[in-house]
Amino acid sequence: MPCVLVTGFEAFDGQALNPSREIARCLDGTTIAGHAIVGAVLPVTFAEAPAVLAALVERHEPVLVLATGQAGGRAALTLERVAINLADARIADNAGTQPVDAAVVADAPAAYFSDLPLKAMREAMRTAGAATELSLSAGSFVCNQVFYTLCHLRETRAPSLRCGFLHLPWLPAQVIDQPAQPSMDLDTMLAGVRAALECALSTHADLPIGAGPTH
Ligand code: PCA
Repeated sequence: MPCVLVTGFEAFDGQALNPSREIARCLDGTTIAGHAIVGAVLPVTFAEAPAVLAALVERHEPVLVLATGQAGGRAALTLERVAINLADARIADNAGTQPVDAAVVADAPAAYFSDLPLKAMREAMRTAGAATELSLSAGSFVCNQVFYTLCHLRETRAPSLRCGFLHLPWLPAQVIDQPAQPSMDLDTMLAGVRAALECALSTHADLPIGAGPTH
């Protein structure tokens, strides 16, 4: 069976949970649209995450990688369109590292686009009951670094690899002390991610609909 790799991240910034870790754990060992899902959890460290990701890609030879991470404060699942060649951290990673204005990969392009059919995926995810938006920024922390690393692997070593990044809201348990903040329950996120993968695996040309913001 061809393989799909779904990555999540360990908890970071002093928190106990990360929804993306739960997503990767729940999907590991399942089958979606005739593909074996390998779920793996990445460290939230600038120094280690790219190598752990590259080793997973080399070992499992996935046809598609969907990396996921937490974006606390966002209300919807967000499909990232752009990975940028910038590591600029507002907080320290789990190893205490806090790069400022560094490149993810030296002498590489400023940005890469996801090559997944993101607009079709957004529709499929909404139909599955999960609020979903497109996003033009995955930030400049470890999630963006992993997304850029994936796209760079695709461009330089694995041209048939399809890849994308999905940011997830907080889980309800993470906002107990801040009830005004948005959250989404794990089952809804899982339904959205499954729908995203089913769509991506069966769709190659994206929907011809405009979705870019005016500002
Ligand atoms: N979110 C962080 C890193 C790990 C995670 O889950 C980010 O958005 O960069």
